[in-house]
Amino acid sequence: MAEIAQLQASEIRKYSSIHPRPADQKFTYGTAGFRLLGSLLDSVVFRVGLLASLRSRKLDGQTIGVMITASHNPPDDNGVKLIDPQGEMLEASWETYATKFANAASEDDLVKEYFNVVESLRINLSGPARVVFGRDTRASGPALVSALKDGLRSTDTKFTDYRILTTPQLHYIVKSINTQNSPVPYGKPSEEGYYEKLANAFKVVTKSKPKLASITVDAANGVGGPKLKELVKYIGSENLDVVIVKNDVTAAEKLNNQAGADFVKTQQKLPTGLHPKPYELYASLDGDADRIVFYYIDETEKFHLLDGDKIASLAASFIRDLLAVSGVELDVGVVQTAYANGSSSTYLTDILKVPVTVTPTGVKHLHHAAQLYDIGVYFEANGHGTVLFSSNAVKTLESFEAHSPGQQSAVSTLLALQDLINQTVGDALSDLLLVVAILVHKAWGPQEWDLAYTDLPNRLVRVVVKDRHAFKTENAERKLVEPVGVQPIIDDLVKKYKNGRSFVRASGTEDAVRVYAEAATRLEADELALKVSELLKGL
Ligand code: 16G
Ligand code: MG
Repeated sequence: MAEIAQLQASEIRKYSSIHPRPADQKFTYGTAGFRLLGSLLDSVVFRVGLLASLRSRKLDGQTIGVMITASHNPPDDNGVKLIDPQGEMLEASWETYATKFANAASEDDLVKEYFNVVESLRINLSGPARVVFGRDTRASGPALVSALKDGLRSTDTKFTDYRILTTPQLHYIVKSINTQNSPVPYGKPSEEGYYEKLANAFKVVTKSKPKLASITVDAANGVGGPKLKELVKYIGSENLDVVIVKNDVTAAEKLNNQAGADFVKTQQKLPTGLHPKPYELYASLDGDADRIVFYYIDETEKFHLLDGDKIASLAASFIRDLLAVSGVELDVGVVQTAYANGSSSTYLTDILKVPVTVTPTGVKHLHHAAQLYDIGVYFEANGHGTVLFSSNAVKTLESFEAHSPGQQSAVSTLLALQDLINQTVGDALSDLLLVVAILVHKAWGPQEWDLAYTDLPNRLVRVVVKDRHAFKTENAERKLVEPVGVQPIIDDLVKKYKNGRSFVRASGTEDAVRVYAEAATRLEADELALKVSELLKGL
């Protein structure tokens, strides 16, 4: 044991000297892992390799995932995050270790941090460690992969490079590997296995339904484009036609530029250069394909956004209806964040009569809250989300004895949905198929989908402040408790606007705070957002 420790300490020192930490740079493992300029990440990714190895050893050699991506951020950025064995986000308590490793000033400090974790968590260094990894299409990806491999080599960790993948594909693969020998394997642990699972489920869910009239997908010139193309091959053009645009992954600078889910959602407009046909369905993915938003234009060319809230409402109503037809009793709930449009929450609770939980921003919070329902639908307004089926839900559906063809078909559809919808994390490709499947079931186009409720006009503003860490919230980010005294002023402002609502929170991914405001009219929403933003500028 001592020998292994000594060997690892010297290997870590040796390799770490090839991946020096940039001076004066402070790193934080935030909601999306580490994320900053790709050129600053070499040492961070090397050190993430060390941590991934420890995480695997701590969990008796279960496979841990490492994804190298900066999602919707500009092409020069990159990032890295860890995936736990069931395809979930890294357990929160380990985020602190990640931050400590990344900031260790010298090789000696790094070795010290490494052995602090080994000792405090009693990790057996002679046990097996296994890591798999993937990356998006960014130019800085391959060099960061080399740094990661050095981290894994220095700790004698077995690894597999899955090369270019969407983030949710890697989550799928991690869960599939770790459930291979369990009574319910999640799927074949490969990219093909992912396509097969989704394609087969899509065919079951849409069986004997007509094909969707048309859908065009803006892939933000990222990894989602080629992967969607591949997925559609497995589904077959007799079942689904998709036109993919913004699908150039060879020109680095085009990634997420004036396109993609984040652009469309935050700017509330079409990707640049896209000229949709009225009432046809369009969608935009983000740079690592874990977010999707839909939209259409009407005959006056007005843009209509169908965001994460609209997807959640569509999915919840579909599932609720299937349960009603089948007669199976399971509770369905929806999890949202404070960014959910007020109209969507009212629609869910008052019309659909589905309970709504509100959590802080960030997938891990929503995911855990969704696990508390038999069937938990969670979506952030920005288009990240999924639907989780608990093991109780699956058992109940599997053992249900139907008394009519209608009941049987509803139960089979629900079970196939569980395969169609990525159970590990929000997945743009899987969500795309889910939405298409629901629309063909209902024989709806985008306009019918949009009719469920009308969004309150809203505005999101990014405000640069002296210290965003001074901004502390409670009540799922809806109340600002620090700096003291600001919330009452916001409350007074909000009261002046019909259907007004506004909140302020520090970004977890950028050095800024975000202001959200909604109100009965566009003008009022804009004005409220502006007033609240102005309030923060002096802080
Ligand atoms: C991260 C989160 C996303 C959240 C976003 C908010 C994960 C995997 N991703 O991208 O869920 O919406 O941060 O960004 O948790 P912000 O804190 O900068 O507003
Ligand atoms: Mg993303």
